[in-house]
Amino acid sequence: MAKDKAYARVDRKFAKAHRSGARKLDLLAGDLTELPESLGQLTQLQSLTIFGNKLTALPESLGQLTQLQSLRILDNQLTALPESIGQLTQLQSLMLNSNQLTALPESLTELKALRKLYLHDNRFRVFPNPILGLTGLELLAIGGRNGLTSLPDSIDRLANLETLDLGNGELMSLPSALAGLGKLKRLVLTGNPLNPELAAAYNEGLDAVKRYLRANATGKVVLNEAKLILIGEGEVGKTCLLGALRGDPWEEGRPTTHGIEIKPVKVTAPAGGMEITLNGWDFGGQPVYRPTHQLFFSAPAVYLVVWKPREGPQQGFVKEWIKLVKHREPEAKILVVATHGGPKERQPDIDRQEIWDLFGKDTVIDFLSVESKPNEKGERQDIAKLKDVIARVAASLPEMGRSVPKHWHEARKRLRQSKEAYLPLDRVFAICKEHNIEEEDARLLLRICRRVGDMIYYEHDPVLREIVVIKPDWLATAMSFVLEDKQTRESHGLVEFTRLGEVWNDPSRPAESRYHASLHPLFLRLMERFDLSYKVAVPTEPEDALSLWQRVGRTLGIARQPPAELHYTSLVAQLVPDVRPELDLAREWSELASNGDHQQVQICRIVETQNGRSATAEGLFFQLIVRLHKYSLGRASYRQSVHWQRGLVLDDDYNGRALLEHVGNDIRITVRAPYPQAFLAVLTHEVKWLVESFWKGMRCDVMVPCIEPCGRKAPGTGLYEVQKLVESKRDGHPLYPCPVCNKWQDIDCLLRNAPAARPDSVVELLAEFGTVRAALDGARQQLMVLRGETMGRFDKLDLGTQRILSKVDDAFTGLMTAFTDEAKEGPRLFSFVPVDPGFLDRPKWLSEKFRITLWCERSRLPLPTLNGKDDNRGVYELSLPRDWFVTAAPFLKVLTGTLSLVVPVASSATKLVLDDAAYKGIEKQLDLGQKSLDSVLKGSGIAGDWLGHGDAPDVERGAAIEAHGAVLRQVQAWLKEKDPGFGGLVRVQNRRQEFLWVHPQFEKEY
Ligand SMILES: Nc1nc2c(ncn2[C@@H]2O[C@H](COP(=O)(O)OP(=O)(O)OP(=O)(O)O)[C@@H](O)[C@H]2O)c(=O)[nH]1
Ligand SMILES: [Mg+2]
Repeated sequence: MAKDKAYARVDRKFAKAHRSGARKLDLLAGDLTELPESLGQLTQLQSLTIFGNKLTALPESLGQLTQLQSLRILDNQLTALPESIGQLTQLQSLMLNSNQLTALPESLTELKALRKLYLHDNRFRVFPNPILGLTGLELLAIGGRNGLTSLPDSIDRLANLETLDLGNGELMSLPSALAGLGKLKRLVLTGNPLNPELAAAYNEGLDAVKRYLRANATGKVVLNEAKLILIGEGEVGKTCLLGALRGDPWEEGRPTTHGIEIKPVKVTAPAGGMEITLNGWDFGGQPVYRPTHQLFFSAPAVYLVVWKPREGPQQGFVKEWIKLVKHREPEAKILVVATHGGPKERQPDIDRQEIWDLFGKDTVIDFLSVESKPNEKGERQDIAKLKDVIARVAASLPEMGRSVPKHWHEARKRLRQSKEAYLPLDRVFAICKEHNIEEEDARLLLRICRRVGDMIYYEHDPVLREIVVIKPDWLATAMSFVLEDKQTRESHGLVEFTRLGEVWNDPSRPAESRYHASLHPLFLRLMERFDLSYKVAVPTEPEDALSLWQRVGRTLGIARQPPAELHYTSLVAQLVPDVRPELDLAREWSELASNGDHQQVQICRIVETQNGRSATAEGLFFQLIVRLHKYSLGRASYRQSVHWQRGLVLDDDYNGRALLEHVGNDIRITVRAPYPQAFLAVLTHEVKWLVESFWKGMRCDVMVPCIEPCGRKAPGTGLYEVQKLVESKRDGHPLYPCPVCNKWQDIDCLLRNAPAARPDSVVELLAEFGTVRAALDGARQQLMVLRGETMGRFDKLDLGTQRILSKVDDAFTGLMTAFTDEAKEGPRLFSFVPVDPGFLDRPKWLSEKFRITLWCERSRLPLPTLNGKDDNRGVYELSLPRDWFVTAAPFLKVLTGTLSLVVPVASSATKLVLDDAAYKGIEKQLDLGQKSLDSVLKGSGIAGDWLGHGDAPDVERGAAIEAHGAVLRQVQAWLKEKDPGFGGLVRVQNRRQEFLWVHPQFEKEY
């Protein structure tokens, strides 16, 4: 029998290891179901790995391996551990992930030397108590399939914990005691169904989570609250329905809803009688609002898709509305409600089965028909029944009954009850103070409210930072007036500030729908924040818009006219022309790429996550027009720009020119440049990020088109998914068939169109460091002359140099992307020099003092360069142990190398000019840092395992990033101990919500 053979083979292997006195033994993938007791003879073993077998138990003799320091039995089927494991008192690392353990033996607490314990993907369900006795533990991973729903209150007994990985579990909340883990540096909670407030805090970083938990410790309240979102075509009766649910008196001839109106509804859950407060969000039905309205769809919510039988479900676009919700909130609970259900009215006629087949009964919970208008007796038919169903669905939402910090809840309630639509920040702080919330906590509360969708607050924006919008509907209505404006539509979305003023303060409207002029600059800024518009460059208008805005911002709350000189022109992306501007397009995008440019194409294919079917991401292209406007051809003068509802031409200097087209549901991106990969990667990343972060029910697959030789003589017709090509290549297949013509094509050739699969630019660049650096120095000299220009600054550089510059950008972006997570906790860019350079001659050093300097990620310059030479903020001395330095060297080498590459051109990106002395000074420091690394790496050259190889399996790549990330986090922790303010760097968020650490002078750009 196979098992016996395997067993015998292992038995022999043990005997052999015993004879040779082996310290290390690995048993890799196989069919082993049990281990021979002879294991116990391997008393000299220090490391044992058994990976990918079918072991269900371990022999008691395991306990005899008292020299074991590392035991790894992963990816097996263990259901229990022997008691004897407690005898392994030398054990430092125990890896038991991906087994079927449900409990741990008490004896585990004997493992006093244990530092790392990996238990993820087992079957624990509840936190195993013996772990709490392992007080020396520094790392614990217990997420994944264990499905833990809670952690014990005494988790703080693990006082030495530095990393706690709970990823992909079933946690909704955490015990307050977790905040007491003083050494904790890394907490992983991704993939858990966290309650919205905790999720928001987690997105802010570890400090925020601790703050939130400490607030929880002072008292909690149970929240029975959710949103009730009413959507559907115009005039179907949404507003009347919300009125009926609230019991408001009937109003004949209601006006149409502009934007959104929010009003509360109270319901009682039929079972248990729980009182539930629902915030009813009544959305205006005009199609032009649709892209903006999705912004406000957020859990926890019950959705009502409203339609009118007289016009039919087809006319009411019932299916389209359900899709719109589902694309954004795949877990949404929807009720389909027919209005106008009076006795003389047409009865609802809708194919319920079809809808259930399409969306499932988990999504579309029920179909109802009501009459919102009261009859002579004042009764509204079936409204009570609808309320019951709403209450039942609301009560079943997972977020219902969650607890939040009591003080915070009270402050939030008080803010919401305020009559004002917005409040100055000081006032908000004062209210928080009355509820015993200090300013730092109040800031976090605001950030959480913003993430949860309750309030609107932008802390880094110079115009908006002093104001908190408490009533989002008030703002949505103001925005809707612009979207509805005929004049703006007729001028293809271009609108001057004075016109916006007229729209927002239209005397023909009732007083409550008019907005004072002092608010208009804020509204414009908020429209920009919501990706609805951007300010275009009109050469006659003042250039430094922000400084003017700042002045206006200061007048906040004071009723007075905005300064007369404020006359910007903005572009409302949703209103750009529908027809392609053929002439402009021909001018800026010729039939063929010019000499020396390479052209590459990628398609971002947008599909529903659930079934892979192509789907519409409503308003995606408009968001792209706004989000990518920094690359617009019109960035110096608006008239040069080329865009329409389904197309856009972009330019990024040496990184090339791009054409984006919205073809069907997909986005097709073509880039022409000496090195098109860099810009292509930036653009596909932006589209992919936007789709997958905004529409949780959608996915963006990056595809490449087929090439010559094409069976149909039409290369570009067939599309290949980049991910599949990469996997295929890894499995050793060099060719892949075309999905259209079935001809086999060379994967490497296809992938040349695919930045996602190319090797890391940084590795290539560092391999030829000398040449690259010389080219960059040359470019720097040329750019110094042209530094004032916005466009065309780089045109004079030769193609080879442009190519290198592009690659450098690419390398820098790659580095930042790899460490997106780490940026939550601290800055990512720093350089270092040994305090005593003489140490290089002492090969046996044990610990050495280094001077660490923090850099700004926006300007890509060290802090002292930005603050002035004599300013020592952001410069620290640290003693680094040699062991650590050696482990960290691969990461440090790439970091230092990348910084050396970006420094020459960094200054031109922000138009900051570095004089030669400063530039040389920085280069010298970086070189000295490199030398220290070379001395420990002993010429092994560039970090061989840097992010794994391009073709390496994801796990390996993941492990490499993880190891480098650990180095970075350690440096962040050391620096934070010395200076929690990180030298004055400000943590900001880019438009992708990724954190960056920048010098205060750049804060306003975010
Ligand atoms: N008889 C009857 N009339 C209704 C009912 N619901 C709405 N109406 C009528 O339909 C008109 C439009 O209803 P609204 O509630 O304003 O429609 P809406 O969906 O909010 O429209 P928008 O805000 O423009 O998107 C109202 O003026 C009512 O007279 C109903 O259930 N029965
Ligand atoms: Mg309405």
